[in-house]
Amino acid sequence: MNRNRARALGGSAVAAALAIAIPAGALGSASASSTHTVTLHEIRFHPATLKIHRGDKVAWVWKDEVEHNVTFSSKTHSPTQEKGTYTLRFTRAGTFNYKCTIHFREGMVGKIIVH
Ligand SMILES: [Cu+2]
Repeated sequence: MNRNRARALGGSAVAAALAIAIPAGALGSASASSTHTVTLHEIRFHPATLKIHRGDKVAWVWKDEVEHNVTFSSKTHSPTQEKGTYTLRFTRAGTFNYKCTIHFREGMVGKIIVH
């Protein structure tokens, strides 16, 4: 809203004033966190590799007719389920591999790359 108003007014002085008054995240800049979606479908994660920024969330959405899970480790995993969602927030940079423990041999693996 504020960003649109600044654009509508067309003044860079206005934009600068808003930038001072409002935290960068509130304007939807690159540093704002966002939620990404990974779909579980046909015994695959879509997309299998996802690049995100620190602080972003990933929501896995089940859209298949067989049970799956999202498993990073024995501590970090979703339930095994046929429908539903599972959401994690990534606060550290790194590459995080995960799999469906039922179907990883068939290639149901994925990774989240956090910058
Ligand atoms: Cu599976």
